Amino acid sequence: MLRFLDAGESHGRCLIGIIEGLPAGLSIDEEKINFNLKRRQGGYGRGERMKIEQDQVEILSGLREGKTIGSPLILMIKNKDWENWSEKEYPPLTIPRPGHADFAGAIKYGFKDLRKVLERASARQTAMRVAIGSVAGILLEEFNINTYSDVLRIGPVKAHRITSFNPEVKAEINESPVFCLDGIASLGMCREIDRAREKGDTLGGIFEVIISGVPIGLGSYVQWDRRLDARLASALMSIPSVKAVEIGEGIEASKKKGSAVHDEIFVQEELKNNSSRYFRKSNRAGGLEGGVTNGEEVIIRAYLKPIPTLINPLCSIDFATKRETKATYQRSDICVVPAACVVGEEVAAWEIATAFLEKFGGDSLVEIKENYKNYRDRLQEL
Ligand code: EPS
Repeated sequence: MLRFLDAGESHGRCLIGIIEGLPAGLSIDEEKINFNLKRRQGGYGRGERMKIEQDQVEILSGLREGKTIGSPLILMIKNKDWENWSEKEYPPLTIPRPGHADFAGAIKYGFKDLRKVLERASARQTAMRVAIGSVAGILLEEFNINTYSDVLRIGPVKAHRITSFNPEVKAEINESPVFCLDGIASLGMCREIDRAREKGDTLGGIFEVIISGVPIGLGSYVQWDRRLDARLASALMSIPSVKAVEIGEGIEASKKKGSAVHDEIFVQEELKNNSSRYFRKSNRAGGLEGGVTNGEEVIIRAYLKPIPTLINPLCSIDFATKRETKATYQRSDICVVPAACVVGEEVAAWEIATAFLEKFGGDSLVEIKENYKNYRDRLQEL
C-alpha cells in the first residue's frame, strides 16, 4: 500500500515527508522534484516569502545508488525563513482572519496565540505535497502516464481551453507567468492581479489537471472509498483555498439532459493486426465512470476562493479583548491559483499512482511492469 505522512510548520526548521510502499528499483531524480518545487514557488501574484525560500528536496532514506530499495523514503525541504524567525520573540496574534483556519483552529485547540494554528494551516505544507506527488509522477512516467495542469480562470479573466496535451504543451504552460495556455488571457490575469494588489485585495480562480495514458480499470465502484473520482476530489479539496472540485464537465452536465452528456462508445476495427479498439468521440465524464478510469484522459478542475489574508482587512474580533476590530495584516500572496495548479497536479499524480499500485502492485518495478504488461495483453482479447 502506498501512503505518506508529512510534518512541519511554515516557519519551523523544515518540512518532512515519509513515503511508504514504493516498489524497489525506481530511479529517483531529485532534479525532477526540484523542478516542480520551483514551479510551485512561481506564478504571478506570489508574495515576499517566495523571495526568501528556494525550495530544494533532500532525500534522507530509502535510496541506494539513486534507486528505491522498498524501504520508506524520507524527504526534507528546509525553510530558509526559519533563521529569521527562530531568534525573535513575537507578541501573540489574537485577531483571526475571516476565511482562514485561525478562528476555528484557535477555539478547537484552545490556543491564545493564533500563530499556533497558522503555522501548520499555512499553504507552506503544499511544498511537501508537491515533493511527495512528484515521486508518484516519476513512478507514473515509467508507464507512460503523464500529468498536466493549467490555469483556466483568475478572478473574472477566463482562458480559452485547449484540448490536446503533450510534452510540448507542458513547456508552454511553464512559460506563462500564470501557467495559462491562452496568451491573451495570461496578460489579462496578470493585470487583474495588479489591480487586486493596488486595492489591497486577493483573487481566486480555477485550474485543471489532466492525466493522460491512464489505463482502464483504476479505482473501483465496489466500495465508496475505492471510487477514484472521490479520492481525487478529496485530494484536490485538501489544497488550501480549494472550495469546489469538478470531474470532467460535471457542473455543465448538471444542467443538461443525459443524451447530451454521456460519452457514446464506438469500436474501430484494426485490420493490421486483426483486432479492434473501443473509443469515445467526447470525454465529458473526465475519464471516470462509476469511480473507475475508462481509458480516456482524467480531467479534474478545482475552484479556489481568494486567499483570506487581505491588505485591506475585513471585520473580525480580538480574542484578547472580545471586541470587534479589523483583522491584522503582515504579508501574503495576492493570488495563489498558479501555485495551487502545480500542487493539484502533484496530489492528483499521487492518487493515480496509489490506485495504479493497488491494481498492478508488486515489490519491485520489474514485477509491476510484468503485471501491467499481462493486463494490457489481456485487454486485447476483450
Ligand atoms: C501563508 C502566508 C505566506 C505565504 C505562505 C502561506 O507566508 P508568510 O506567512 O511567511 O508570509 O507565502 O505560503 C508559503 C509559505 C508557501 O510556501 O506557499 C499562509 O498564511 O497560509
